[in-house]
Amino acid sequence: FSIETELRRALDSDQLDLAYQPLIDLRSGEVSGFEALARWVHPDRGEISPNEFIPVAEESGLILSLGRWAMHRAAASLAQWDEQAGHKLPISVAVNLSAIQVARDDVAAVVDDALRAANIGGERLSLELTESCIVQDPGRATRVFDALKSLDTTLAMDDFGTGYSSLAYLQRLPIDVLKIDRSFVSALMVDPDSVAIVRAVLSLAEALSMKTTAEGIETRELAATLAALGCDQGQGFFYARPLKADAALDYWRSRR
Ligand code: G
Ligand code: G
Ligand code: MN
Ligand code: NA
Repeated sequence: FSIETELRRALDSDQLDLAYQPLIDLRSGEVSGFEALARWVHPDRGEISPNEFIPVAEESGLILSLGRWAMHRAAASLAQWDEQAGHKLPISVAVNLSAIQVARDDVAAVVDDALRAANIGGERLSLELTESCIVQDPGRATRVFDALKSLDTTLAMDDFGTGYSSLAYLQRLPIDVLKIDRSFVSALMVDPDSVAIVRAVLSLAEALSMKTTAEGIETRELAATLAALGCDQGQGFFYARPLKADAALDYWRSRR
């Protein structure tokens, strides 16, 4: 069977799951949220990377149902963590949105449905968008971003600095967070150019009243350097790999 057929089946038969990678507040060291990352364990082929199946989902249109599933599942996990902890946790959950989803004006309705179904407030949901969402149709992107903001969600630009869009969109669109791409972060200790780029992104964000997240923090040294540079949040294997939902709640507790 083609991977597309298999993916369609996986969506129907519970082979897909979400893993949750902690986002750390670099000042307090506490968990401020978790990024939900799709995982597929195929019964015969074993684990298939999202780098392989997300593009297939995008080409086939399956990303619309996969995206809806991920939104509902992530919101439900947050509600479940609250329930297991016995109170509303001071954390949010971040979900990746494909440009294909943004190209459909109903993505805000999908998000609204998921928030209502799990009974969580939009301020506890962060949406990770890439520059590819903007370049194809900036007018549509403006409408969709505004609709998502009207639900009180946080909007983060994922992989910031690697896309093809102009910086002008940062003024026009209601973006709250710049997520500095892993390629700049991982080169930080060895490459002066990467230091310059990270510093520039941090000051750009500050000037525009946006928050910053550094992805791909793999060492203590990188964590300390980014905190010293004034980056707000960190994510990476130094803190934790993407975790199962239960382990994510345990991790949150362990950092209090
Ligand atoms: O978790 P990992 O590093 O394997 O993810 C690889 C890529 O797949 C990342 O770019 C990530 O943003 C993307 N990805 C993971 N889960 C989802 C998802 O639910 N929706 C979308 N659109 N992309 C995802
Ligand atoms: O594109 P996006 O930022 O959504 O991708 C997230 C991906 O980055 C996930 O697949 C996740 O597993 C991966 N990732 C997260 N932290 C690290 C890290 O410290 N090092 C590396 N190499 N990958 C990471
Ligand atoms: Mn992401
Ligand atoms: Na990224």
